[in-house]
Amino acid sequence: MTFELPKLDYANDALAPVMSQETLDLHHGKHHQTYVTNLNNLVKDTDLAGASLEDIIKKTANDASKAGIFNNAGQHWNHILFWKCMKPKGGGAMPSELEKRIVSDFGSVDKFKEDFIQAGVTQFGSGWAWLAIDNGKLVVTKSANASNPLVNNMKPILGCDVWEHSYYVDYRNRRPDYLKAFINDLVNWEHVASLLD
Ligand code: MN3
Repeated sequence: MTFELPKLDYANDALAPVMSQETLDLHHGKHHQTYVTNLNNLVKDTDLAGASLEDIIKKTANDASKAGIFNNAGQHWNHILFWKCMKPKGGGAMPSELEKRIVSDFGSVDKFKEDFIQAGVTQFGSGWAWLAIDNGKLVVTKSANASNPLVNNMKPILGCDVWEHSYYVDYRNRRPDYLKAFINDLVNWEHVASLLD
């Protein structure tokens, strides 16, 4: 299987000013494209050629000799979810089914948002903050570099990229401000709800 850069569901300038066109041009057009190109080159003519993206991630997660494949496959998967989890004029009220699950597992929507922002702020160096389903329960977690909750048998339903390339153009070093803007003004809650089991 040849992997391809997915088209965005919105124009590159449509998330501004929360996330600028410059950030999306670089992040989607350059960074994500590079992961896709590298992944295709790395799996070509190997026993992983033709495997699904999820299978590649799970099969290479604990194999240091396949770190290059894991990193590019993980980043491809993570960014596909990331782009889908945002929309112009996002944030706001979430579908009631999702809100009920969040209140049940975190106590309140505000507590969930606080935990999610905290996960992103405290991820040392590059990585991701996640909302994932772990054995039927919603949990907030974080991961370094290209990893994600799939490798721990969880199902991620919301991911926020906290690599510097995701926020440095718009927020400089202010990662907490980026995370607050993401959760309050960018998230496509309908898409997150659609991933509930
Ligand atoms: Mn990124």
